[in-house]
Amino acid sequence: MNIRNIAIIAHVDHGKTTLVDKILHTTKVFRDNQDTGDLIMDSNDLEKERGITIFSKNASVTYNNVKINVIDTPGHSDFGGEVERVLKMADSVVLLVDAFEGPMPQTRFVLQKALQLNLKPIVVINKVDKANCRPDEVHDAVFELFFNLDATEEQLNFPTFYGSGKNGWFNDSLTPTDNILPLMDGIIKYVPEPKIAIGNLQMQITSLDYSSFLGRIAIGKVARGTIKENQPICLMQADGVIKKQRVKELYVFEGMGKRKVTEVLAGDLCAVVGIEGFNIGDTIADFEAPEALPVIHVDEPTMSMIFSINNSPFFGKDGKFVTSRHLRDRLMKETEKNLALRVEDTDSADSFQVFGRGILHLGVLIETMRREGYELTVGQPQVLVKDIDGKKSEPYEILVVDVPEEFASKAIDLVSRRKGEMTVMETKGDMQHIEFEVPSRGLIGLRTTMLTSTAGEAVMAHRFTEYKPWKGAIPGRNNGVLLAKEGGNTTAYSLDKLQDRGFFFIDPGEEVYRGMVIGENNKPGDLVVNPNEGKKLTNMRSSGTDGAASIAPKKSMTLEECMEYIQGDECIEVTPNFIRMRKVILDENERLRVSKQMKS
Ligand SMILES: Nc1nc2c(ncn2[C@@H]2O[C@H](COP(=O)(O)OP(=O)(O)OP(=O)(O)O)[C@@H](O)[C@H]2O)c(=O)[nH]1
Ligand SMILES: [Mg+2]
Repeated sequence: MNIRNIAIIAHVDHGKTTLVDKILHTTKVFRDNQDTGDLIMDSNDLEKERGITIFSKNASVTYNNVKINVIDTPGHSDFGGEVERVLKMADSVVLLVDAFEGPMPQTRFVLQKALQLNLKPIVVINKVDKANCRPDEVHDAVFELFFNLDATEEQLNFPTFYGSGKNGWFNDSLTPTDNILPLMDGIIKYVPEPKIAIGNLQMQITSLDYSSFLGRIAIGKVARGTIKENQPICLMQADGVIKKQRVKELYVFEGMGKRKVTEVLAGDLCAVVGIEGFNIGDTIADFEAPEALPVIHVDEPTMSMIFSINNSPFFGKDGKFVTSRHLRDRLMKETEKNLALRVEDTDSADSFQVFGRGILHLGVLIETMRREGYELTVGQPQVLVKDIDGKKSEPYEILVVDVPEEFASKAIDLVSRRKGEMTVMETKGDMQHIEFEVPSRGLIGLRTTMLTSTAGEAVMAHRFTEYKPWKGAIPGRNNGVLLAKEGGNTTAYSLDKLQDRGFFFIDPGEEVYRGMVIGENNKPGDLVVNPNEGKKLTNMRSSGTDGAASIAPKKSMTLEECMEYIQGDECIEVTPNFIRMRKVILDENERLRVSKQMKS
């Protein structure tokens, strides 16, 4: 059968998953009357909640007797490692670009990876239904981007489609149609059939899946030869070790799921059951004369965080998995599938250093663990400093901020204070498009401040570019925090009295412990307060007469907001039902003693 393998790549939110959903609908993967809801491809709980793709996923459809394997990829820069490796399964890519926003930092990154693999992209200018969109300008900008990324003549000759995934049409011109068939035809026409090398079996494992019945499942493209059920094979690991094993079961992709088959020919994507102890990047090869495919290199992590067991007074109250053994096993297991993640032991048996691609990458891991029942403590995210040619160097990123004109100077001021340098400023519709070069350190906590000072209007995106010399001190959080003096349950009575000191992260009636961060101080410097005093009023803040009614509602912070909020002497306690910020050293006197020691 004729096959096409294609990955859908783009900057975050440019409409990849929406397009894949439309492809599934167009090719009737569902019964006509089947209600599938929105974005069925974003199937993981966290993905649904956040409306973003975190894991790349395979789907497969048949159109005009051609089998099209479609790979949906995540657009957020923190998950770039995921995109890099699944591109190995693709013979071409659909590069989606938002008709208003144009190429964004992650567009550049994913396109660069595709071009380096010698793929010839199909460009789709999406969202032309948006008011103020500028499809022609965006097309020119995409061409310029290809050019700047040293695209070959052939790659520069990319076919372009226009349309709106949301409204369900694409065409090779700006003339609207009522379906996506022109794009489907384009995929068949422009995506080459898989190149099949002559020789015995070779399949590189680029992804993995779990099943409670079948265990770990290896996913990849059969590059050469044929793979069969029950076939003895060699698993060739990246470190050179070769293991003799046997294929148990084989599956190909079909619709959103998989179909069991007895053999898979070169060119198709498949899932292999029965291979043990494999890692992503390993090659499944011939039993007699195995040959490995080149190892997959994924960009290095740029950020790290300390993960420790929960050692707060509330240890073990909420979670199922609380020991350092649990924590270590879980982290090590994660590194098997999360290629851009690295875990190292530290001097302390209870703490591990976890390296990742950014706040969201690490945040998703922490969030997943907490849903699985883990309790842990995480420290302030740190960028990875390297010694390059004897110079202390740190990661830099390109930061793009789009804001309404009246906020432009505020945005520039904010980024400059964090050692960012403006490189581009231009008008884009009724927005100012500003680009900066800024140390990654400066980006931590920037989003909240940026949104506050631009009335929520700023659109920000950033992505790692390179290591450059250390830029010097960057100011941290302005204000101090309010800390609980003693453990106990907070009262409306005392919170009411403390309101003029700042705002709270907790409600009346919540259980707190000494040294826990319960609010933000209006001023710099931390303040230890007693939130549990008095005259215990009811826990309920019923609208009504008691003093509690006048307490401003607490500020709820997401895990990632907490990660960007805490300072070096603080950490976050994460349990299945709670996220609490606290001082690393809970006792006030001890904290003062240590900070004096540090100063001297
Ligand atoms: N106006 C408009 N909105 C669209 C269109 N296509 C998608 N969207 C919206 O854009 C948002 C993001 O769409 P997704 O398909 O989730 O984008 P994505 O590229 O998969 O995003 P990530 O997986 O997070 O990188 C959703 O709110 C969609 O409804 C379009 O053609 N026009
Ligand atoms: Mg998506």
